[in-house]
This record gives sequence, structure tokens and C-alpha cells, in this order.
Amino acid sequence: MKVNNMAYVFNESIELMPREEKKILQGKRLRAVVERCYNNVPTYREKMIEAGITPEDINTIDDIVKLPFTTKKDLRANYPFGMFAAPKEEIVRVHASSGTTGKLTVVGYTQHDLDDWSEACARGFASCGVTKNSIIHIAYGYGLFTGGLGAHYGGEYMGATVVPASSGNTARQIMLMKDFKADTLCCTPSYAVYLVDELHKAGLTAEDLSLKQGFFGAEPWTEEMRVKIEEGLGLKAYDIYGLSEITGPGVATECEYQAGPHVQDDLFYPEIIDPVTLEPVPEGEEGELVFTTLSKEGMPLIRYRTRDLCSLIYEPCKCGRTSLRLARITGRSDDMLIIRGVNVFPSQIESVLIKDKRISPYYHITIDRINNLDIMQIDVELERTVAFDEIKEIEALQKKVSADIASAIGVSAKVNLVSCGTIKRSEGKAVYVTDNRKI
Ligand code: DLL
Repeated sequence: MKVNNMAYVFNESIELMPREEKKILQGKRLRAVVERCYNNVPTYREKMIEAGITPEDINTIDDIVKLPFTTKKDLRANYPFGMFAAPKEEIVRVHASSGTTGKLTVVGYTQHDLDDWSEACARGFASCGVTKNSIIHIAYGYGLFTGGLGAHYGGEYMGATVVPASSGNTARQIMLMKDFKADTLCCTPSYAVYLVDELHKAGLTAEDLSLKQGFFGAEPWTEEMRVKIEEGLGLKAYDIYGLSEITGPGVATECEYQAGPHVQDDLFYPEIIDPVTLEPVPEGEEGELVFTTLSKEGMPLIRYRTRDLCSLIYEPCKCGRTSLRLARITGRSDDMLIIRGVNVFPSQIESVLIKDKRISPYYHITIDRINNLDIMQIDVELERTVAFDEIKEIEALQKKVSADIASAIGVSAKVNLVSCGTIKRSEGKAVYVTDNRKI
């Protein structure tokens, strides 16, 4: 339902729908999604044939457990467009996020998908007081990352004024927020904490800004960070969750009660499974979050394993919305790191390192948070046969590898070449990463 040009976006019939009624809607939508996938995506048809099911076996939302899971591996095997369920002429946008190797995970959207995504974001914004009179300053990155454009379209959808600042140039960000009197901020929580300090360094306080609310996500954060951001920027800080594969930001967003992000569960159906047995866990217990898209046309996904660990909150929310809520994401069931809001797999770094014959495959990644910014150092061994006469040559190689990594993963790293045998060899499962951030 498009509710443009209203003071806010509150899809009452959906957001207040009794759970039993919503289950019926979810079941109908699931059947349609399964049919779409079965008929248009060879990988899904094969998976369903292998599992011995057809779309006719899916009649209620509880039948979802009969369906096979989807993983990043499936997306990689179908790179770039093999998971699309709509003809090319209907795809109006693509986004992409990090894959586990050199290739990206690609997502395609039809116009209908963009409208749903915009409404999902707008519902979240509206539930926290954003209106069409708001000025939304968006400091998420614009581009293949879904953060910038997702929040942007959500803001425009509800008729607010959007400032597409994108990331970087903090002094300019502060000037824009101050001069334009933005009341809403969207950025990663770590950048928000960084902004607090930069604001003070610029001799300003929250009083100099007009912020009332902010939507922070794309990486894990804590209640301590919430307090720091709220006090430092003079706003109420809300958690916004999402992932590109499912759509982008706004899959779930907190309401004014800050009691865990409400999942837009008429559009994205959440499940929690045990990541080892793959069985659903009892209500309210922690496990791996799995999503099925219920209305997407471009790239619907069935039981997509997000690898995020968390639990679902079933208690009714004080705001009256009937959707399930997410508890804080407590970790991941894979080795993905989020550095300055960018998803990074150690295997991506490894695939850059092995391309240069002068360095060995032994490496160790250390991540610290210094002055509220994530800093990544990669210690990597030189090949035994490689010797340099001058320090200059080592520095040049360090610079080159660092540039290769930045261009491959989109995040800079300090590369430190060490002599052969320096990196601790593992006796069991190799430990590639030391994460010193206290998140
Ligand atoms: O991070 C989409 C997004 C943009 C969400 C802006 C919120 C705000 P991806 O780059 O595909 O998409 O990364 C998705 O980021 O599986 C989580 O591990 C992590 N993540 C996203 N939001 C949160 C959050 C965007 N609120 C991955 N809390 C997800 C904790 C989050 N982790």
C-alpha cells in the first residue's frame, strides 16, 4: 500500500493486525513466493525436487519448515543474476554486499520491491516520530551498499526532506547537520560515537544541532553505545537492522519504546534455528536468524541463513504493533567481521594475499577500535625465499598489498610484513582474527 505524502507512514491494517490473522496472510504470501521460486529459479526448483516437495505442499506459514535453506553459497554459485526470479526488464536496481571470496553477493529489485523496501523503512522511521516535516541526514554510504539508498528512499517515501550526505568528511557532515537543522540522523553506531567526539573537538555540543532521533545499524552495537550517542548528540537512538540479501536497512526497526527492532513480518518472515542441527529452537531462545521474503519479486529468498545470532521477542510491545521483535544481535555463526560498517570475510583478504607470490598464506588480522574508529592491521609473512635489501622495498610492498586489500574489500588496512615463521601456527582450527573491540 503506497501512502505517499502523508505526515507519517503507519500501515495500520498490517502493523496492528492480530497475529493469527497475520499468520494467514504470511501463509498465502509464502505459497506465492514458493511458486515464483519454483517456476523461475532453477536452483530452487532443484532444491525442492531434492527435498521431495512442490509448491502445493505449502499451505500455511507453519509449512515453512518443509522448505530447504538458502545460503550465501547458493548466491555465489548463481553469481551474478542466477537467483533472480523476475525477467531482466523488470529489474530496476541492483545492490551488492561482500561475498566470502572475491565475488560480491548480488541482489536485484523490481519497482514493487523498492516500494515495499521504502515502506518498510518508512514504517520504522514513522514509529519513532519522523514526519514529512523532518530533515533526514543520511551518513550511510551510498552505492552498492544498501544503507544510503535504502534509508534515502524510505525518507522520501514518507515525504521527508532527505540529505544524501553519504559517508566521510566529518567536518562537512557536522556543518550540514547544523546549518540544515536536520532532526534525524542515519549512520552506523560507531560513526555516531565518532561524531560525538568530533563535535566536541569542533567546539560544539548537541545544543548546536537540532537532532531528535537517529537510526543506527549495519553493525552490532550495545546499550552503552546507545547512552553515549543519545547524550552526545542529544537524540533518541534507535536500532535498525537489515541485510542486502533480504532487502537492506529496515527489515526491522525499533519503535519509540526502544524495545528491540520490530520485524516487518508481513514482508520478511523470521525464524530462529539451531545453526548446528538446523532445527527451529523453542520460542524466545537464541539461535541463527533465518529470513524468508514474503513479497519480493526480483530476488525472493526462502529460509535465508543470515548467520546472525539472536532471539525473537514474542511479548506484545507497548506501541501496540503486533510484529515480532529482534533481541540484540549477539554474534555470528560464521567468521564475517563488520569493520566500519563494511562486511569483511577473512577469506576475501586471503584471496588478495595469495595473489602476490612474494608473500606467504600465513596471516593474522587484528582489529582495534581507536578513537571510535575501527582499525585493521594485517600481519602477513614474507615467503622464505624473498629477501629485501632495503627497507624502502618492504614499505613499497606493504603499500601495494594494502592498496590491493582496500580495492578488494572497500576498507583500508595497515599491512605489516613479517619474516617467515613469525605468525603462530595453529594446532587445531586456525585463528585468523583477534578482535579487540568490546562490542
Ligand atoms: O548492513 C543493511 C543495513 C544498512 C542495516 C544500514 C541497517 C542500517 P549488509 O551490508 O548486507 O546490510 O550487512 C548485513 O550487517 O547480517 C548483520 O550481521 C549486520 N547488521 C545489520 N544491521 C545490524 C544491527 C546492511 N542493527 C549484516 N545490529 C547483517 C547488528 C547488524 N548487526
